[in-house]
Amino acid sequence: MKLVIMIPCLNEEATLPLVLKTIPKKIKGIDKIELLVIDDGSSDRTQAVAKALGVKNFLIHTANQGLSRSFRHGLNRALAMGADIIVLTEGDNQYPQERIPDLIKPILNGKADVVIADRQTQTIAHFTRRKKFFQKLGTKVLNLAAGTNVPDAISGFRAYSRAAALQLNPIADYSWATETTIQAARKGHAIAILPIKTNPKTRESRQFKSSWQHIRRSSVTIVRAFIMYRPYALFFPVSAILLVIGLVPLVNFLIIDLSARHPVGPHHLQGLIIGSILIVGSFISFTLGVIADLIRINRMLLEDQLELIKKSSFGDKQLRSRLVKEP
Ligand SMILES: Nc1nc2c(ncn2[C@@H]2O[C@H](COP(=O)(O)OP(=O)(O)O)[C@@H](O)[C@H]2O)c(=O)[nH]1
Ligand SMILES: [Mg+2]
Repeated sequence: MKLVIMIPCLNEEATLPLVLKTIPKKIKGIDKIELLVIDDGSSDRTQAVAKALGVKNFLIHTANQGLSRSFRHGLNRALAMGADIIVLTEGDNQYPQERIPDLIKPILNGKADVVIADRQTQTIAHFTRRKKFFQKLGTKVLNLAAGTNVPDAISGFRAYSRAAALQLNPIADYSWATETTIQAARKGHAIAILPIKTNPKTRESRQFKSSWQHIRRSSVTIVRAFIMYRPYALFFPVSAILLVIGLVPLVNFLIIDLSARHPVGPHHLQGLIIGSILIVGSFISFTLGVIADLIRINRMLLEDQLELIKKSSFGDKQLRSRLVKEP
C-alpha cells in the first residue's frame, strides 16, 4: 500500500517546515509514504525548503494556476506515482497532519473511498459569525445537490482511494472541494467524516478574501452543480411554476374575450401577451432541462472513457484483468 501526501503550495516557505515535520513517518498498513509538493508558481523559497527537508517529488507550475488546477494535476501525478491512497493537506499548516493515520483508516478498512476532515467550523474561535452562517448554509445546499451529509463541504484535508481519485474530474477554477464531493457521491463512493481540530491560524486565508466573494463563488458552484448533476431538479420546477402563472391570464383572456358574452368592449390583450410569454418561458425551461440531462448522460460516458485512459496511462495493474473480465 502506497500513500502519497500532496501539498499544494503558493509561497509557503515559512509554514511548510511545520507541515513536513508533523507528517507521520510510518503508518500501520502502509508500506510506503511519499510526499508530493505542488509548487503553484511560488516566488519564494518553497521548493528549496521542501528539498532541504527531504521532499523528492515536485510538480511545478512555472506560473500560478490556482488551487483547483494544482489539485487536478497533483491527483494525476499521485496516480502516476502508483498511489493506492492520496491525502491532501495544505501548506499553511492549518490541518493536523498527525491525524493522517485516522484520516486514511476508513479507506484502509474498506469502509469508504473518500474521507473528509470536518473542521467543526461552528466552534472555530477566529471565524466570524457571518462566516460561520454562510459556511453552514453553503454546506446545507451542497448536501442537497449532492445527496450527501458532509458537515464541512470545503475542508482541504481529505483522503481518496485510488478508485475514487481515478473518477474525479473537477473543472471549475476554484470549487474543486465541493465539485469532487459531489462527483464522489454521484459515482457511488462512500464518504467518511473525521472530526478534527485545526491548528492555530498561521496566516489569513488567501483563497477566500471576503465573505461576499465566498458567497458569490459558492452560489455559482451550487447552481452549476444542479445544472450539471441534477438539471431536472432545477429546470422542471421552474418550468412548472411559469406554466401555472402563465395559464392564469391566458385562461382569463380566453374566457372573457372569446366568450360570446362580450363580443365587443374592453379586451384583455395584456393577459394574452403576459400569459404567452410565461408559457414560452416554461417551454424553454423544460427544453433546457431535457438538453442538460442529455449532456449529463454524455458526460457520464465521457468520464468512463477518461477513467480507462487514465488507468492505461498510469499502468494500472487491475486494468487488464478487468478488461478481460468485463468484455
Ligand atoms: N490561495 C491560493 N492557494 C494556493 C494556490 N495554489 C496553491 N495554493 C495552496 O493551497 C492551499 C490553500 O490556500 P489557503 O490560502 O490556505 O486557503 P484556505 O483553503 O482558505 O485555507 C495552501 O496550501 C496554498 O499554498 C493559489 O493559486 N491560491
Ligand atoms: Mg489554509
